[in-house]
Amino acid sequence: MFEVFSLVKFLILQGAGLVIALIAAGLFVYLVLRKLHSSRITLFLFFFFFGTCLLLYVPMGIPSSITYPFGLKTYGPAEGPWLPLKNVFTFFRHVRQFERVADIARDPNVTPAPLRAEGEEVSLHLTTKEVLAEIAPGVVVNYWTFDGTVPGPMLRVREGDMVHVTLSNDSNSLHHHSVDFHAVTGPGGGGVATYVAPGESKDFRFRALNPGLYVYHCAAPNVANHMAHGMYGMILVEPKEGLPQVDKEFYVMQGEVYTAGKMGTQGLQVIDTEKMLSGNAEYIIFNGRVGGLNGKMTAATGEKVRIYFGNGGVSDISSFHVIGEIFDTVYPEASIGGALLKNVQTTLVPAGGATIVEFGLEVPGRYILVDHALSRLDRGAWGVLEVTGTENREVFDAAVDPQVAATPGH
Ligand SMILES: [Cu+2]
Repeated sequence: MFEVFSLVKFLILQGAGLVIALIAAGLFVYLVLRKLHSSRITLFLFFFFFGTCLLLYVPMGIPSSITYPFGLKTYGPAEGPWLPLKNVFTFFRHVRQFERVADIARDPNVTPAPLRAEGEEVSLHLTTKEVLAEIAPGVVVNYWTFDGTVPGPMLRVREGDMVHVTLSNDSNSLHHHSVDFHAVTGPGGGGVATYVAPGESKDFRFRALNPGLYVYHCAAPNVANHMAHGMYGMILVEPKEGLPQVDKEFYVMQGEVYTAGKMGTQGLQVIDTEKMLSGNAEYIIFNGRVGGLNGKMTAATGEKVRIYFGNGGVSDISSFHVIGEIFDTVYPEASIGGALLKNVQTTLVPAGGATIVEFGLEVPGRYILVDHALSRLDRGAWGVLEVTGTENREVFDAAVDPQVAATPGH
């Protein structure tokens, strides 16, 4: 009985808007027709209108784009990701106060300096900010971020450091936020200790016991929803002896964005949490947006590069690959101190995980970073590393048709 009632309630709520719209449209058509035609033709056209509506409704039902998840019941440890209608109104009331960020993508070149003097207590400060930015030209998303970019800044400490973390939540935020570091040994990874209301700051300290490259992310409920809005970044805990010297380091993170509008739909996009629960991302992107890395990553032949690559998810596992290169060294799952892998083509990066890859550059040209689940390229999961230098025919000897090379995708 209760199930029947909830179903009826659901149908009434979903159907009421559509029924009211239909009646209003019907009346409007009826009135217009009556002004212009005899009552017989009016009645005929009126029923013709309703017939057409029914004919369309029976096979297609209510268009999914106008349904709204009023009562999405989920079974996580905290509240579900469904969007209360009042939040939608709050968002639109405050839409003018959000900062508009010109480029949401974190610069992949920005990696902090490697090592400092020994035995320091390191202070880190992050600010959670809700902003508006383009995910693709003309497509705007309300990102929730650390420090205004996706991913948040790359942080770097050393094994054994005492790390003092302060998290401030911008006063313009509409939500509580927090930060859970996978580098932390302790309940919640700092997520509970840093649960901050808009305008508040909180701090905690942790000892960086284990070297490695670790994801950090917001852990405010609903966690998946906060991460799908862009709330992730990485912290490198360098081993005591440091990492081997390389010429260039890059910082890249993959993530998914579940917009209500289909990929390419212009204008401000709402996040569709039902798509998120089903894992049907509209955009799968490197550094926050389509083309987030492009024109930013350059190196030269003879150089050795290292990429810190993480996966903010929330659901997809990444098959990280660089087209035309072989990873000389992989730190599998970003583990430091364990066995290294040599000569790897594609490496797995779990959701909420990372990898470190190193490779030397022998041949100049364009090298495309991808998730080798290649249909994801069309959703945005690619970026270009431009390598300059002189040709090296000992390694790669090919006559390249410049016309083909200039075609997009090559
Ligand atoms: Cu958050």
